[in-house]
Amino acid sequence: SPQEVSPPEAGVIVHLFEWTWPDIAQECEQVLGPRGYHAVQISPPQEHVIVPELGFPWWQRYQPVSYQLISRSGDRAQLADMVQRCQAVGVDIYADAVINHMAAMDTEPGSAGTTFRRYDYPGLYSSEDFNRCQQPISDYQDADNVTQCELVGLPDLNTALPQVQTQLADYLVDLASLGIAGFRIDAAKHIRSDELAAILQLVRDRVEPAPFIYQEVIDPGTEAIKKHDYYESGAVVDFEYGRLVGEAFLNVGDRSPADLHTVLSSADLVPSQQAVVFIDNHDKQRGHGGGGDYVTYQDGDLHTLSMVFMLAYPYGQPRIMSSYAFETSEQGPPATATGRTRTVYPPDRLGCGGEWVCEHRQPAMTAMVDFRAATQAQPMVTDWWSHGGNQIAFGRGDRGFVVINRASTTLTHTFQTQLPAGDYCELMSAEISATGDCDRVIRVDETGQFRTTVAAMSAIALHHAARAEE
Ligand code: ARE
Ligand code: CA
Repeated sequence: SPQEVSPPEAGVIVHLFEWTWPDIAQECEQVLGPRGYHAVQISPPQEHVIVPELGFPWWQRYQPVSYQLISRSGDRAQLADMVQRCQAVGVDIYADAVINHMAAMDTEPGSAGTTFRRYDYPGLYSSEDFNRCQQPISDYQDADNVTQCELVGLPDLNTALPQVQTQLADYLVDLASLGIAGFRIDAAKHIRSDELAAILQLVRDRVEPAPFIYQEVIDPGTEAIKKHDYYESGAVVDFEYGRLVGEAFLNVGDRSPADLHTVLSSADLVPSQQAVVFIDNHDKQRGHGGGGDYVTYQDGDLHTLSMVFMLAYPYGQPRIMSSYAFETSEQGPPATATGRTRTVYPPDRLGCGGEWVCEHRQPAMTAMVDFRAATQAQPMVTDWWSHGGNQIAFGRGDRGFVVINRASTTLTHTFQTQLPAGDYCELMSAEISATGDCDRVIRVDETGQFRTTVAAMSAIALHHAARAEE
C-alpha cells in the first residue's frame, strides 16, 4: 500500500541551498522556528568533488565521493549539532540524498580528502558495482537508457545489487541516526522504481519513525518513466505544477492567473497528499534540469505573487527556494578565493537581501507560511473570483481569504468570503505584533463581504486567527 506521506500538520519546506550547517542552526532558532516553518531541505551532506578550475560550482555537491559527512556546508559534528538545534525549535531537517550515481570528476581528492577514480571509490564501490551502459543518457523514451546509463556522464550505480542497496541504505540510516527526518531522493527517475523501493524498505526497517520521502521525478508526460511509478515509495515532486503557475504569472501565450484554478484542477498532477511543489528550484532557476518558464527571485514582485499563490492554494506540500544571488549558471555560493563558503551569520555576516537572497525571510513569505498553517484544516478553494486575466481572489472556507493583483492597475472591489464577521489584520501590510496590533484592519461584514483596494502587483491576505483587537 502507498506510504503515508503527508501528515496533516505538514507545513512548508524551505530549501536553504548551499547554506552552511552553523548558519542553518541559527536560522532555525532565529527565523524558521518562530515563523512556523516545518522543515529545511539541506544541500547534499556527503563528501563531494572539488572543482577549483570552474570556481567551485554549486553542482560539486551532486558528485558523491564517499558517504563521509564532510562537505562544503560543514562536518559531521556541525551537521549533528544543527539537526538537534533545529529539532529543538520544531524544525525538521530533510537531506538531499544523491544515491543514483557517484562522482565523475576525479582530478582532485574529495571534500574529505579521499582520493578516488571514476568507478573506484575506496572502501565503498568498485567497477562491478556500476551499470554496464557507461554512456551518457541519450533517450528519455527508453526506460532502460534512463535508469541504466549515465546521467550527464555520472557513474551509474547498479542499484539492483544487494551490496549497493546495503551501502545506500547504510548511508541514509546513518543520516537518520543524527535525527534527519526525511530525504529528497535526487534523480529518483534514474533509479528503477522497484530498486528504489527496495532500498527505502531497508531504511524503513531500521528507522523509526519512517523518514519522509520525496522523490525527484521530472515527468513532462511524454517520457518512458512516469511519476506514478514512484508513488509506492513516498511523495513525488511535481514539476508540472511550478511550470503551470509560472506560465500563468508570466502570461506566457494566453495563460493567466485567472485560468489557474481550472488548469490545476484538470492537470495530471501528483495527488495532493503525495505532492511536493515549488515555484522555482535550484535547477530551474539557472536553466538546468530542462529549464522552462519558471519564475525566480530575479522576477521580483512576480515571484512574490507566484509564491503567495502557491502558499494560499490548497495543493501539495510547498517548498520555498532560498537562493544566493548569481549571474552565471555554474556560480557557487558566496565564497572566498579558496572556495570556503561565506556565511549569512558571523564570522562573515553577509546577511540577507544581497549575496544571500533569503526569499524565505520576506515578510510576504512568512505571512503566507502563517496563512497556510491557519487554513490547513480547510482543503477547499471557495469563492474563486477573477477580473480580467490578472486579478484573482479566493477563500479557504471560513479560514482565510487572499487577493492577488498581478495587474499594473489598482484593484478596488467588494469580495465575498465565508469568513465570520469581524475585524481582520491584513497579513501583508505589516508585521503583526505579539499584542495583536496591526497596521491595516479589514472589516468583514455580517454577509461575509469586505471592500478594499489592492495596489498594482501586490496581494492581501486574511485568516481567522489574525483578528484585530476590539
Ligand atoms: C556536471 C556538469 C556536467 C558534467 C557532469 C559530470 O554540469 O557538464 O557532465 O557534472 O562531470 C547537477 C547539475 C549538473 C551537474 C551535476 C553533477 O545540474 O549540471 O553535472 O549536478 O555535478 C535530469 C534529471 C534530474 C536532474 C537534472 C539536472 O532527470 O534528476 O537532469 N536533477 C538532479 C539535481 C541536479 C543534479 C543532478 C540531478 C545530478 O537536481 O542539480 O545535477 O545529481 C528533461 C528530462 C529531465 C532532465 C532534464 C535535463 O527535462 O525530463 O529528467 O533532468 O531534461 O536533462
Ligand atoms: Ca541509474
